[in-house]
Amino acid sequence: MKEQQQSLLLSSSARFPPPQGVRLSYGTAGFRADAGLLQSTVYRVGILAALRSLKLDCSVIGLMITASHNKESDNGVKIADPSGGMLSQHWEPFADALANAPSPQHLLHLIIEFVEKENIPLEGAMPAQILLGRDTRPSGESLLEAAKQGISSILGAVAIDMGIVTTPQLHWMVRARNKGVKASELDYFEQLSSSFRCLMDLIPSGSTFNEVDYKLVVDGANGVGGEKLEVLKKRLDGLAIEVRNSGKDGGVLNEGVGADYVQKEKVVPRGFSSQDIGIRCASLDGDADRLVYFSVPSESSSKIDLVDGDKMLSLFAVFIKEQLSILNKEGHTDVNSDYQPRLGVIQTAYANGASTDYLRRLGLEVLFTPTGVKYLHEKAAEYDIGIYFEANGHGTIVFSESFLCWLESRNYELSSVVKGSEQQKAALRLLAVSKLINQAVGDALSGLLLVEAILRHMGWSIHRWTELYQDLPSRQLKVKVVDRTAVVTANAETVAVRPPGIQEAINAETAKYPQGRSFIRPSGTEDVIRVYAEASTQEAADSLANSVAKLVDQFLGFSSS
Ligand code: G16
Repeated sequence: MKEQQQSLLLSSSARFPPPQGVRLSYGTAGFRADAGLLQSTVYRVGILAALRSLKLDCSVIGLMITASHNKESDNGVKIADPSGGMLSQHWEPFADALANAPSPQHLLHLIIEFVEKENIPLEGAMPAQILLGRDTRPSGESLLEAAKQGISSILGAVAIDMGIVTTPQLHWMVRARNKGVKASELDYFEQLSSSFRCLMDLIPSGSTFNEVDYKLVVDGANGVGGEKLEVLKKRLDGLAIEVRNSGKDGGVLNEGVGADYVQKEKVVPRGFSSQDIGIRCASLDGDADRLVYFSVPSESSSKIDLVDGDKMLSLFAVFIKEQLSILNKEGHTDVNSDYQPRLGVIQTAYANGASTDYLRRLGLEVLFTPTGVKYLHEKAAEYDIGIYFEANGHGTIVFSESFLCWLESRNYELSSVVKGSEQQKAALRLLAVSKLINQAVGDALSGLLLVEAILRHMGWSIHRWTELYQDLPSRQLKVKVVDRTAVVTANAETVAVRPPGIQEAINAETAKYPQGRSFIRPSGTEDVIRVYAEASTQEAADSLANSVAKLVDQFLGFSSS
């Protein structure tokens, strides 16, 4: 490494000393902590982003400053790879080492070593390029500045600031830029609204929708998603969207609002009441990468009927399966094809058992991975059409390039035989879905438009959708422990292999409940152990979750040490 580069790194990193006594780790979704601890981490992730770009032939890399569903005083930072997906897991140990290097000299040493090991061309002809974005957290502005300083400590690297955007918008822009496609925020809105329009134009003439079902009320979590939805909705005809908790009325980000709150607590978010009974409602999370739907069933309680990520996955799977079977029907036209696209669905241990049964009854291949879209996305990409969703509402659909090429040519062939046939419409619908859905990462805004279009297509109310299957009652809890890394899991997080004895104790509790299932895992975004339980009744699920939480406390809690 040239001397000029070395002294630049030493002098600039000296302005960002790491916090004392804190060890950070690149978790489920990047680094997350109290915002006051993150200046040095974000600065160092700026360096990492520039190196990643140089390593990958100066492709555009994304750097997003967000802590998504966490409380407002937290913040975080994560990297998007050139595909728009999460940072390659292969680089995560380097990210950890960088964040925790105690001094500028240690940092420089690590970088020199890594650059050599990975063969990163520091003095190439092209500059590293990094797209930056942040959510609405007040700490975002100064952290973004730290990221810029990190980027500019690699000679020649260029930072392009996209301002306040949703996390999925930034991932979408990274993916689009690397494909050589226009990638501004306007382009994003244009692609979503035009593909949505296309799906609406292809709705079968017999589909009917009741008056009340036209309205959709969206909880924006007092974050960036509500703000962007207000812009997007102006471009959409035929959708009556009302946005609440858009952050304009002084509400606090994620406090009593948002997809994480709604999904975990199963109660109405702030700003919603019994006046919304019967109306289709949706909730975004703090950076709009998660989406859940709900309805308010009665005046007498604050409980909601939740439509979670599992049900969104099921809705998408039913629709896609239907289009594939129309497309492959013989006899409609002279055009037939032997190509059988592989459709797979991916879930995590949090998926409600009833959803997995339902999907298998549909004849679908269901696979499981650990929590975190980085794992689900990777599995889904092994299929021609991979649909993945976490129960918390984080998910999307990915299409293989070969399937999309086949679809394009099939559409062309079909249009030359009988234009406007049912088969051609099915091909056009699938093509529109591939453009509407954000194939880089889970995206609440694009997911919402796809749900809305499919409900119209089917002529389904939210109640009809809810009735696809009956969820098994479940409960989620979190437990503070001395050291969450003491829990180590296996088999897609369904088994705790450490600390010794805890899984046997969980099994013994679970066996007491009909249809009981429970697991624990360390959170990757908060300093807690998460507990999940499901059983045949709500009382049983609550009781099982409480018993398992007590076990966690006995084995790992503050009184155990
Ligand atoms: C992030 C990830 C999600 C994951 C969630 C779980 O969500 O992007 O894929 O499901 O964390 O977090 P934990 O490990 O704490 O249970 P988000 O919306 O906070 O970015």
